[in-house]
Amino acid sequence: MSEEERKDNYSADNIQVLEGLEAVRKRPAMYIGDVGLKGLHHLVYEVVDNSIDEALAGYCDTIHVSINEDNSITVLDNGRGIPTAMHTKEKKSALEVVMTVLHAGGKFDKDTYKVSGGLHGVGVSCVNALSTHLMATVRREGKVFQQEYSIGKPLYDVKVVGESNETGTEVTFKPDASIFESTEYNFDTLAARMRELAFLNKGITITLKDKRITDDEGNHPTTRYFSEGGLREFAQYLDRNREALIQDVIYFEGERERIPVEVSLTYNTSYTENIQAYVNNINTHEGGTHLSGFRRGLTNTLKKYATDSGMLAKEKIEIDGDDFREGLTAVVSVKVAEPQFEGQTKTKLGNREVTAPVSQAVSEMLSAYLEEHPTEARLIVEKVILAARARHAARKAREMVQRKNVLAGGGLPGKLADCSEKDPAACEIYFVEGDSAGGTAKQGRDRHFQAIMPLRGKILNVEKAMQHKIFENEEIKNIYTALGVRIGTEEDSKALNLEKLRYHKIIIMCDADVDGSHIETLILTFFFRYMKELIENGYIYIATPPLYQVKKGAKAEYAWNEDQRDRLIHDMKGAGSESSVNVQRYKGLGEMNAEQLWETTMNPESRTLRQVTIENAAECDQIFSMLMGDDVPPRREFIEKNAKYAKIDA
Ligand code: 0RA
Repeated sequence: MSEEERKDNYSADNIQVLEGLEAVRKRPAMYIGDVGLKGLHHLVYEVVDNSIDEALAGYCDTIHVSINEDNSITVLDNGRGIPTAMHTKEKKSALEVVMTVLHAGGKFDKDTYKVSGGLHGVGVSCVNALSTHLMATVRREGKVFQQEYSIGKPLYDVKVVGESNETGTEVTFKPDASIFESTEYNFDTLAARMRELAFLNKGITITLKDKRITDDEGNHPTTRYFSEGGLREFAQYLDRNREALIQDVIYFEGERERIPVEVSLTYNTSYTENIQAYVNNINTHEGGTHLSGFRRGLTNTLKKYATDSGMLAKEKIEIDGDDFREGLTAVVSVKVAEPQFEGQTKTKLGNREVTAPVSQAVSEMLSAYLEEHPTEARLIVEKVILAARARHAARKAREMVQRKNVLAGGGLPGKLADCSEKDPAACEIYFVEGDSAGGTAKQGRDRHFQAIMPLRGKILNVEKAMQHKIFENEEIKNIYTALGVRIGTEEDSKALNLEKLRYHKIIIMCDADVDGSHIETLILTFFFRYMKELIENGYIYIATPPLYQVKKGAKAEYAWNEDQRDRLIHDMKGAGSESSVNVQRYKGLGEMNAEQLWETTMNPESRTLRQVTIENAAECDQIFSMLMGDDVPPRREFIEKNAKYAKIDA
């Protein structure tokens, strides 16, 4: 059968039937990751992925996504439309089977080459099971077919509701509020994913509309994502706030050993490495065989070029793999028919057959480029040599630091007030802004399981500093010695000896003001660049001290926002006759006494901790480089755009 015949032959029978939907409602997290904001947004990705598959098959070029007024979602594509004919085995319309039978989408049918598909690959039936209402509308064969469902159960048989000379699939679903912690969609989160999908699948137009917002003319904010250049443009986008070392993006697209490979790379003048690796449109944070292939191709080709050019001969130092990746921005995307995902978060590609094709692709495109662009080639090799020199200096500094540590007893930092518990899973450490708040925290804590480490003022901005400066920095040294882990290097932030980590809750506690947020960001930048695994494993948290104390007589309560404050004032006024309610605005941690700090911010029974997660790895890198890097205008723009979140103190 030819490829075309195979596609045409796709009939209702191909849809495999595996299991029922009750399991999804019983254990939603098993199917969509979690029932928080991540899982909620995952529902959209699952539906969009089906349309992307249809586009990759060559039958669809436009996907419209809307967040409706009631936080339901509509996804509309112009593909062939899900088949509606009777499914012979199930004696139901194929549409109904796709919508109500787990794994029926054809993704588990090896005959059907499906490459996109959410991380969990669960299919749209799973979205249906987790929605109070879903409506599927299919336009094909001149007709409009429709079926509605409630928590996955059809409300009626598929029916014809009209005529149309268009084709496509439209799905509207309303996530079940009894399952999800929140059902409020975040436009920026969806936008980042749609933008990413547009780069990863060039030629497809994806629009995102927010119908919850209407302007004076009755329009809703809409963004359109379309990339003609694919990963070439993605790399440019990632580097848009950085200074380019070479103007070109080196690009490859093709198939090697029957594996579709697309790669782009460029160099900027920074010290950071930014490689985003995707498998079937999924960002593989933990890397894997495709990333190894990329690194191998890059290192071998550049090393050969540098050696042949004679530029290395003068250097007495050894160049290693890391040196080739300083200032590198790259995107790797492969499509694998049966991906094996491994690792902590199941985002590490295990398929061994993928390494060689990627490595070949990179070698080919890069050696051709270097031959044709001697000026740029020289710039790159010079940067590599500089990186190698800096790495040697950094290692020396690190060794010095460690030796000094050993001389000083090699113990924990003097400023650390440790806890008595030894089991890391039960231990917490607070990194506290300033010595004075640190002192209060020491008095207020439960010393059994809570350790306190005061940090003096602004820690070093690692985004702008050379590595050896970072290892030498006193506060940063204190941070990683207290944690008990080795510092990673920029190129290998996964080199941590996590089994030595002394606390499984690492809590950043800063003042609730602009300086506090700045310090928070500085610490997070350090963790993101040098200890990413701490974030990926969910160890990093941010404490949330209250903004107000509302007091009447001996009774004091706390508020974290203006609404809470006003409600407290109202309640307290109502409770008595005199107007003696006292409102205090907390500007800093230091304004609370030890007992108040414990009660509001540190007591596990009453505090709120915000866990730090990486929502979208490509965006994240970009935001840190923008917030902490050299280029000022994009930072100003970001701050102005997000200014609604920043409150000016009265
Ligand atoms: C299987 C076969 C055919 C279309 C689709 C799946 C399809 C699924 C989705 C999900 C969202 N949008 C979609 N578009 C198409 C077509 C088979 C044929 O027409 O012969």
